[in-house]
Amino acid sequence: MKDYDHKKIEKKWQAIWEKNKIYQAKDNSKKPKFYGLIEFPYPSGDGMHVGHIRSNTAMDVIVRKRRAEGYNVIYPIGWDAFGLPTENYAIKTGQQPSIITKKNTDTFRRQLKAVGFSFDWSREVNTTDPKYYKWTQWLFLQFLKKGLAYKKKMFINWCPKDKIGLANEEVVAGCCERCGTVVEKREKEQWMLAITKYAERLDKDLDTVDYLPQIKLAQRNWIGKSNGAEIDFSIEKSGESIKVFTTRSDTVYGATYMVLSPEHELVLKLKPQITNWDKVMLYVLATKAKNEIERTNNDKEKTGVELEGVKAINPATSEPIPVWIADYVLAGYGTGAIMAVPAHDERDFEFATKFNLEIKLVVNEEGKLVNSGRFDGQDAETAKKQIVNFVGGQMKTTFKLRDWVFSRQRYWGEPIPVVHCVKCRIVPVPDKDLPVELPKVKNYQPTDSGESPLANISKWVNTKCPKCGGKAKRETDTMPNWAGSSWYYLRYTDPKNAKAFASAKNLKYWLGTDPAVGGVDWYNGGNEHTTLHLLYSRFWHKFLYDLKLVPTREPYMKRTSHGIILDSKGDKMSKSRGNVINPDVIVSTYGADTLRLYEMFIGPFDQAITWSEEAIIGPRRFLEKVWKIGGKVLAQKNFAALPTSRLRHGQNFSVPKLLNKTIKKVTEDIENMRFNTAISSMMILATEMERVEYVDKKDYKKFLQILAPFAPHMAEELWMDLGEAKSVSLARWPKWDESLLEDEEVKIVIQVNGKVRAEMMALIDATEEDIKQQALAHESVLKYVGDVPPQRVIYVKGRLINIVI
Ligand code: ANZ
Ligand code: ZN
Repeated sequence: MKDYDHKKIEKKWQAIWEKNKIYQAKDNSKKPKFYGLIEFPYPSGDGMHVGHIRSNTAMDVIVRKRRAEGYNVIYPIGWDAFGLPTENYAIKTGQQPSIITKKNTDTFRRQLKAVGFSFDWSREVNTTDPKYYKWTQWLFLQFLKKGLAYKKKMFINWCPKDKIGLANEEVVAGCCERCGTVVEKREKEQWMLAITKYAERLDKDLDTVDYLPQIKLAQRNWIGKSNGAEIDFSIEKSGESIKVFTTRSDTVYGATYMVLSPEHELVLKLKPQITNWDKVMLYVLATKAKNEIERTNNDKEKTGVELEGVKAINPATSEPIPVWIADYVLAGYGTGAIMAVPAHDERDFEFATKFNLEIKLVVNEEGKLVNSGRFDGQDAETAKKQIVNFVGGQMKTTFKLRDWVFSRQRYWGEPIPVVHCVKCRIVPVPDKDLPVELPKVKNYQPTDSGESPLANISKWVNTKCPKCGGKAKRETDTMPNWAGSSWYYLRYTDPKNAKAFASAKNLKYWLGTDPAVGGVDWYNGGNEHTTLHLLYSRFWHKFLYDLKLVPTREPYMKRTSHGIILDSKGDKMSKSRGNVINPDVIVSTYGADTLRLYEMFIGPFDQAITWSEEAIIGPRRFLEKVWKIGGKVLAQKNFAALPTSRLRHGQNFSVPKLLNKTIKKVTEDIENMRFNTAISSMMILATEMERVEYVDKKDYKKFLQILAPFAPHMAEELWMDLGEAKSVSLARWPKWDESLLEDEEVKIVIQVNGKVRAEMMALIDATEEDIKQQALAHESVLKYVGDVPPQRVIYVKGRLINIVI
């Protein structure tokens, strides 16, 4: 038997697979389709890390199994390549982002290929390719034409030293991540996408998809649907009133004061009435410096200022109550104002206790209303609606979800394809002029005014209005990273289409024709993307469904997520910590198959796991064992011709039985992403195959088939050694026999001339001949029988054997 030389066989098969295009998906084939998707990577300068490998391998195992089950599989890959790290690197080094991106994607591609993933490389997409972002721009214009893209003044994070607008993730503890300067808020016009128009459907349609429960919950929490009511409280001695949003209208009688968010427009309107204006103004200014997380942190002591001279009227009791401003009430939620019910709301209770405000109980322990006038004694929950009617309010549903800030003042993103004309105002760039390509610039530093570097290129900025032909200026904002990833799974179905983002025909084939259940069949990705990316792409998809441009209501039928890989000390891997494991080293030392197995074996797939270099040796030894068994099988090609007398003690029957069980286990475990237990069952099988004298070729082949999704190179090599002509990944997935899973062994009594002489355990499905051989070989039987062939043998199936001599 030749040595297991992973370097040789892995390179060899990767080249053959590529040449024979065995992983290429066929558009519109008659076979049933399976669309397996992983989140396409951001090609960072660090190269790929072992975390990418884990999620890619998991889906690779699943799609390899699907191919063997007869599906036409699409398993595509591409690059989500716009974004800050590349741009910041460009600023630092002066290199063009497109050149940096090219270098990084080349590295990633090489690394992915070295691990043997069965991607369809002919469908590779890159979000920074003008042929791709032409369609990202086109899709944006559809939002604009339907009124779902609009401009709005917003506060952005501004670093006064770097003179740059910062994304939220670049602000760490209120400071610029890069230079540490305290970040300011600056008002700027931004492009927005009206995702809130889809809030209701984004929430409701979660009922129709198969996402892990925690993913659905994360989506629901982010959307934050809340059923309640809006109620007006009038303000004494003014024509104004305060509108509040409450989920507890049953407690209106217990509202003993009110709170406005410090930004609330009424604060300024009530100035003439307010007698402590200086104090109020100071508090408003202090609030501005805080972010939402600081404001709503429950551990923080509550602060606030009363608007002295102002009283509101509780519409249930008609009593005057004080009005405060406090930062625990947020401007952006509900109406930006609350009725405070300290007896039944914890935050209000804390506040009232600190500032000595009245606390009035209105719901007793049995859930009945008290101190609530005509509603006394009623069930609180059922009285909600009646109380709303009584105080002249309205039932109302609100959402935590906000519209999506869709512009960045950066270079490395898709230019927003509109021009500004003095006469016609905002004019979309006509389809025939798309894409609006990013011009090459010399300096990627943003401008002093906070505009994107594009604003400095007057040749590019100054243009003609497509409508009136007059002087116009291009929009210099670019799109956020989330744009290209909101629809990439659609492009994969038809990646080279120059006339549409994808043809209706291909979309129907790959997503399905039933709007209620179609979409990508299985999407696996990181936990960090179960809110924003997932929600954004569901929003785009629903919008396109409304325009009849995609055939299904949801983009993904099934969504799972993986745990991250931590270093051996339990820390997150990052370049700055210097603890990133480079997969290239593992591939070269132990092989891609070992790396793949290790990453699947290391622990439950959905949980965070710690990397251990020493533990890699386990999967490697397992593969070496499998290799050696191959030698054994090859050496005795004709198992069936072996004399039965050499099949001692039933040991050769243990393998088919165990194999049958293992096929079932691996088949089911893959479906449930229990890759680690699938692998351990194959390890047990390999140990048994190693122990017995003979392994039947057909059994060994089945073993190779179930191993192939995990260790495709070795499985292919051994498969072909056995004389196969077609790839192991195209052979039909083995089935198991349910009846063989039952009790394996029975106790059989051995008699010699009618006298009980021994007992033995035998496989339940052993033939009479097997049982006879096994009984005759039994130690205590040999004493009586010796070498003389018996006259007669009587076998009572599953119970008794009588040897007559
Ligand atoms: C009175 C009340 C009594 C409330 C009670 C709760 C408990 P969810 O479920 O998250 O939607 N609220 C409303 N707008 C707010 C804002 N802008 N900032 C901070 N809090 C706000 O929460 C709705 C509840 O949160 C509302 O119901 C309101 O307090 C508060 F025993 O009204 B409630
Ligand atoms: Zn014009």
